[in-house]
Amino acid sequence: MSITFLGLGNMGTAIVRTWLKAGYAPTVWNRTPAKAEALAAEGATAAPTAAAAVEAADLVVVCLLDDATVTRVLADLDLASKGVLNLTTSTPGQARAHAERHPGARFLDGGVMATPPMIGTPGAVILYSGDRDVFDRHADPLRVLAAADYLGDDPGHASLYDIALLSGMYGMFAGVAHALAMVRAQGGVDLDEFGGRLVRWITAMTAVARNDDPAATIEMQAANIPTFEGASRELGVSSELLAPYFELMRRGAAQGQDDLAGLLIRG
Ligand code: FVH
Repeated sequence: MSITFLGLGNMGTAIVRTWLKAGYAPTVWNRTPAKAEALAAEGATAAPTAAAAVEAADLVVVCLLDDATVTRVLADLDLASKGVLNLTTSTPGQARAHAERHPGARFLDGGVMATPPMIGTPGAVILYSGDRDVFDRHADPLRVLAAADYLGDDPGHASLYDIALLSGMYGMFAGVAHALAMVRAQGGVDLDEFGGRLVRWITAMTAVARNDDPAATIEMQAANIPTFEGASRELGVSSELLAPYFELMRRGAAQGQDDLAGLLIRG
């Protein structure tokens, strides 16, 4: 099974290096050739163009900056009968559109739940959906990179999970940024000690992701929003990151509705 990899940014380079260490020898292409040449020195085959790189490939893996770049790069390629795995972050609709644009190819979409240094380590997970046969045929090299979870034949499903999981992460990052701003604005706080407490507190609260009852009504939480806004004002910290969530909680309380996720669904 010959593998071609298009896009040797931080993620692509980490993946190709992991394959090289495991004994695979992919063909690689990158817009800036120096990155491909560096990997050629480690055992990969550098191709001069993307078209040349895909010629002999059974599996073409794409990991580029964004979906528009993937669309442009793939447009010039003959992908007939090839397996194509797109690891670039995309919307579910964009993932499905690639499969529709190249009906002769067999598309698998991947959502990478890992940073580049995590590739090839036990914490890494890659979610896949789309062509089952492509997933099964290449299961060995895919499992070298990360735990490989196949989510079904809809090419948009891995992307749905990817974006939803990352959305949860960004919400958490927003809360962390606000918390750290408060203690930094106060001054005199041991930030390492506080950081440890914040990790333990957030970890204890993650049961909410499973819909476990937090035993805290939306009315009680909404009633206490002015305390959070007041504390932020006292400290000279902007509440801009929390404001949209506070607004949603107020709306939920006004409507007697605890299901805040339900309030976000339009139509
Ligand atoms: N890095 C991460 O932590 C995340 C983890 C989860 C998945 N993402 C997604 O992976 C995609 C690539 O991310 P990346 O970190 O590898 O990104 P860069 O290091 O910035 O590399 C970008 C590559 O795209 C090439 N490129 C950019 N513009 C063009 C273009 N117009 N034509 C052809 N190639 C292009 C770029 O080439 P060069 O700048 O080296 O010439 C790199 O190969 C991304 O969707 C993440 O969301 C990573």
